Amino acid sequence: VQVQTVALLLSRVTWAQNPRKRLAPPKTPKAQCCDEVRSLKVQVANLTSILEELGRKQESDLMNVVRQIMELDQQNRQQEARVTEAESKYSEINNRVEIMQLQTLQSATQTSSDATYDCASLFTKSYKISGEYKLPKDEFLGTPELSVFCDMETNGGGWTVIQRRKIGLTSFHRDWKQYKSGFGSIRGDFWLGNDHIFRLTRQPSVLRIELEDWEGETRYAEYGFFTVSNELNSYKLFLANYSGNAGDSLRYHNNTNFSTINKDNDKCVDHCASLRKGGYWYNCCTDSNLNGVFYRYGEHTKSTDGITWYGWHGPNYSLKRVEMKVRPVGFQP
Ligand SMILES: [Ca+2]
Repeated sequence: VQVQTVALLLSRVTWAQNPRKRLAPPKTPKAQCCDEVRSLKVQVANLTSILEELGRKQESDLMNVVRQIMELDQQNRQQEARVTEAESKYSEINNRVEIMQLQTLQSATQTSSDATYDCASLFTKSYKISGEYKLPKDEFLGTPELSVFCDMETNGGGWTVIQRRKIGLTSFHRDWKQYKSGFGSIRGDFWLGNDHIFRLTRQPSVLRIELEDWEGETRYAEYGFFTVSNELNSYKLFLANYSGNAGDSLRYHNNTNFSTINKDNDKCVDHCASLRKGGYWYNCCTDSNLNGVFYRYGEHTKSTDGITWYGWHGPNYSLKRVEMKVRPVGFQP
């Protein structure tokens, strides 16, 4: 701006001189002309120095403003970080309190009656061969006879299988009611049913997830604490104490409600059950999707709605085989 202004002023000086030179030869003495020029030059110099001073002042004002903005921005960021930290601490404490409340509730409601309603109790009654069993009708719990598949071998046995994917002909893109009561074939692919999983996990339970990829490699994830709320509480998932070699990809789903194609209970603007084509404890949306679409070898890396476990193969690899199973925390083989 300064340079332009000076140039403009100088050009005016030149322009003012030119007509005199060209059109009418100067009648005034040379000295007068030079005086005018000199006085103009002095004016230009004065203006230039004023402009320079203004420029400097503006620059330092600007610097001050920028510095203040930067300081505010930093303070803002520090405050945001503090809020985030406080929020995460609060959520962690809240989670622990909920787990403790559940554990208290569980030990209070435990009776000899529900102690027989799983594969672990069959195991202690000397049924030690893996396979399909019928759990008797339970008057106390008001539960019907239930077919279950018991894994009596893995890591000491006593596991009630609650989910399996291995054949791929059964769709898992089902509605709330079907996930509530269960579907599929107990020897093939199935979901045991949210009501049954809720009943099984009223006693402190361990969840074990076994995974197999298309190269035949296997991994597992175990949660030392696992429970599912009742239907009124949307079968909300609580879990803790991960161990294993598959990665902790159910942790992201902790503290979330169950969602299906016709019930969006997730923590997302999106409808995760629709996007991921399953029923699951969707957050926003997944770090695992064990009830997703079964894709065969060759097709298994082309979609994000497959049977995924991000901690092992990421979001674009649909696994070949999955089993989810539970047994009581204090189980002794
Ligand atoms: Ca949603």
